[in-house]
Amino acid sequence: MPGDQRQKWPAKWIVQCGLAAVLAFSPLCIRAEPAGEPRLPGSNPIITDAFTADPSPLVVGDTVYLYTSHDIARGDVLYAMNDWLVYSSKDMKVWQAHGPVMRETDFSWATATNSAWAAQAIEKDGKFYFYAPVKHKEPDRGFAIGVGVSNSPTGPFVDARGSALITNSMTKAGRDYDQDIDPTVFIDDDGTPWLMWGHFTCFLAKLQPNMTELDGEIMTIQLPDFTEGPWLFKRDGHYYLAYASIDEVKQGNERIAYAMAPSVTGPWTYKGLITGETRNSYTIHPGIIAYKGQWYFFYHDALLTIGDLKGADGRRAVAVEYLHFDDDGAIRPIKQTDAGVSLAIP
Ligand code: FUB
Repeated sequence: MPGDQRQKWPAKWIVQCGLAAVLAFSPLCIRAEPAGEPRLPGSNPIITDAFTADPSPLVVGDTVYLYTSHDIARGDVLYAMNDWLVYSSKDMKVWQAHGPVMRETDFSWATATNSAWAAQAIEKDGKFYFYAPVKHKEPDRGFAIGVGVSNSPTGPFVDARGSALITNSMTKAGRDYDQDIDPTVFIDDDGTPWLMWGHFTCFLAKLQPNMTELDGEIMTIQLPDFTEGPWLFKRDGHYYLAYASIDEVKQGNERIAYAMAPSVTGPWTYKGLITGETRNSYTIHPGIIAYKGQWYFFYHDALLTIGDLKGADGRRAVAVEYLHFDDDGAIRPIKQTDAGVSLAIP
């Protein structure tokens, strides 16, 4: 159909600007490094063919799939996104673009208002489920969360329900119509799937085994300075919840904080910041995975320039750093770098 961006981009389009020779002569990508210096594979930002944000990595076999929001704002416009992109890598350094996996208008109940915000995909029983926030049509106005399904991690995903999984009218706690955003999905070792999401209020709900319906009530989780962007994962029996956080007193830009718990439902103990404010962007958003024995922290900043479009709050760029734990399970603070994972693991 005309304008259907779900059609695949050229399958062999290698986008990682770690290809120094390509980048050195590219008129489109401007690097963070001083002109003339070679750009090493794995340098930040890792995605340079489009403005991307809200990284959501997923390991499938020997491949990392990286789902992102897709910033298309011009000028000073904020957060204009109408589809989600996916990239893949087998070494965390060279990334291949697979094009859009879904558009906001693939949810027939959603508005076409550039509201394709932070999403996350997960695999269950050979299928891939994509949890995505979009603005709902009247009368249940405001952000809602839909579920896409596909037989492939690169999509295309189709609406699995024909209706939103979470709507504004289902979440009475919290502040207003924009709180049902930023879903993170997690399957516990006993097979129980969980969905967490929220903006200033952190919501948690169990999913049914079919991944497309809630199983029980929506709960709220209390966390210091919770703003948005929750990311759930588990390591060595500890549950971790990373999230974007604004200091209630100082305000400022978002940082990434985290909490730990003995179960998904808590009690959650605040552990401090993983990383501080990011460069040139009010927002920052976490995505954390283990891959081939190493942990990685994905986020976005806004240092990329493409053509005549400079990085800005509405034009962000996904980046990645190594992540390390202390013996007691605490996450070591992360410094945001240009080198990213281009250098050996420290
Ligand atoms: O990308 C739009 C919004 O900005 C996301 O939903 C938030 O997490 C923040 O990154």
